[in-house]
Amino acid sequence: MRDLEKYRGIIPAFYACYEDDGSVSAERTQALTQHLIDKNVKGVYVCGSSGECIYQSKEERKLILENVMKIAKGKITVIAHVACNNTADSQELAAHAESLGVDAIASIPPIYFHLPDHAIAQYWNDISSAAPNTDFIIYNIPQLAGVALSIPLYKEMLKNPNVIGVKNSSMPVQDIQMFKDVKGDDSVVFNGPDEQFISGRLIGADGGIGGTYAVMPELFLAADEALKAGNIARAKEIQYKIDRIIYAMCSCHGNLYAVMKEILKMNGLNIGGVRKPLASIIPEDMPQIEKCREMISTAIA
Ligand code: NAY
Repeated sequence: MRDLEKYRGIIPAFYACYEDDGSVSAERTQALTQHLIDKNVKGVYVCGSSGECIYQSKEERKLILENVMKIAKGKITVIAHVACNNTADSQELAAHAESLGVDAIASIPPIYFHLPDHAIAQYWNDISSAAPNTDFIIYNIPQLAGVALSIPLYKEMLKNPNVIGVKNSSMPVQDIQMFKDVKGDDSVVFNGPDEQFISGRLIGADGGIGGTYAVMPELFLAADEALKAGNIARAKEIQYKIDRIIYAMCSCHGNLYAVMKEILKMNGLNIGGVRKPLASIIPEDMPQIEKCREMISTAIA
């Protein structure tokens, strides 16, 4: 019997951790992993959008996952996003992830060319075949990937016994219900957009994978607890705070990930900056970043 419980909870999308010279940092990767374990998250989602995977080589992605696993293995759930924009490289990362013993691999569809559903299914099944003993999660993020997961394609993918569900980052919250309806509690559907975390959970998401969780895990954990306790008013109050913080963080010149990394640095956890072409923070951002940091600490208190 498959253990799906290990996916039901708060799973931060892991940030790329760099040295000051911009190279991938093994030490800082381990430190961020430990930091998140100490916050009691359910797991981590490694080398996804927030992990800046599209700006990294296969070797760098392997190094990152190896260092996450050194700290996380056996303690929390690890999902490794392995998609590259060609099948062979994605298979190499999938096999590597399985060799390290991750709980699941995940993949976006191929980007740039808009391929038909049968070609996308082939791509995903080829990746899954390189990690035959590992759960597979589809990553649906149409606004960035340029192609949306359709229900017929999802049903086709569920014929692969390794496919356990979807991380859904499309914006209509009802998409979560649509995916959940296909296989109910024998599947896992993750909420993607952090701004609608409680709405996603209420309509059926089993948990969430999110890019802003790592900078404020306490708030997502508290919102999730409030929902489980049936305290909708409390969950909504926390979601409002989360959304105000996200909007404030997005108002800087620097990319959102650059801003969140700066907040972590101010809090004593230096994981470097972001990789070009993502925009780094500029001195003029600092008052706003300081304000965001205060908003987070006030909301947690
Ligand atoms: C990933 O792969 O890193 C994610 O799961 C991140 C999902 C995020 N969406 C995007 C487009 O990055 O969590 C969201 C997002 O950061 C959040 O909603 C803030 O807008």
